[in-house]
Amino acid sequence: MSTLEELSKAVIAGNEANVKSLTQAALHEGVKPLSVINDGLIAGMNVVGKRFKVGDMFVPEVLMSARAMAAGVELVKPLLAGGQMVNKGTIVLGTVKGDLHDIGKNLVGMMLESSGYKVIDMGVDTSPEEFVAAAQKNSAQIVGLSALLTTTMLAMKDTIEAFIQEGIRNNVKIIIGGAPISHTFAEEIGADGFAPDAASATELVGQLLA
Ligand code: B1M
Repeated sequence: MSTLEELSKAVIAGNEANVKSLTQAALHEGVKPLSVINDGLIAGMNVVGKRFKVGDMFVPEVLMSARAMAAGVELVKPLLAGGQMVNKGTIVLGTVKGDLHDIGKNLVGMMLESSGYKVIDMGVDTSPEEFVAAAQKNSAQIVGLSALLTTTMLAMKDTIEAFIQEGIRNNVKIIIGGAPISHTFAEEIGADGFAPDAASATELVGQLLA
């Protein structure tokens, strides 16, 4: 079994200590940092998602997998950071109201930071008003919304509405993402863009700011 396969298994098992040592082992073997994330850590979490769905895993186990994955991501993070001092733009990023999932959002933030953007991380369960206030306070060019639940996708629409109500919708580009989100949904709610993963989100921000 390859180190990346073992890493995926350690994420599924929620074994934080093994995730850390296998992440380090993979990096030591010369596996690219992004591949450690995508083919090791996220690959494991995808299996967790499938098992959770069919009732083979429960919330406490999923949380252990999530913590283990986050520990692995932390080790990879410094290797992704480009260390650029120039601020290419400011992005207010958060998980929308009612939603507590933050692993994907954190990955998006990490990739953006490593590409030279300033990221204001709003955390999880962020209300439309909090997004508006943060965008104004930080003169953000981009607002990034993440949602993992079909029920909280609707909070993305509410957030866009809040920018319209405040009269500042044209001052920012709003991008959205998360497992249940699609291009069609982005168009439906009037977002400026959708990205299916963290690397695409960084590309999208680059295009929108060009
Ligand atoms: Co939750 N959960 N969860 N969960 N959970 C899902 C989302 C679910 C699909 C599982 C399932 O049934 N298969 C399901 C949603 C079903 C639905 O809505 N249709 C679900 C459910 C039901 C729930 C609860 C309701 C369970 C319960 O309590 N009964 C509950 C809700 C809590 C709440 O939010 N109010 C809940 C709780 C949890 C935990 C707390 C246990 C934990 C979250 C821990 C944490 O985030 N700190 C958890 C987890 C871990 C998951 C799964 C298993 C994994 C999510 C994840 O981290 N994936 C998930 C199943 C799944 O998605 N396969 C599931 C890895 C991550 C890297 O991917 O987040 O998709 P993702 O991010 C990607 C892209 O989507 C994209 O880039 C990222 C990197 O490539 N992306 C963006 C994300 N945001 C973006 C923003 C962008 C652009 C791209 O621009 C701004």
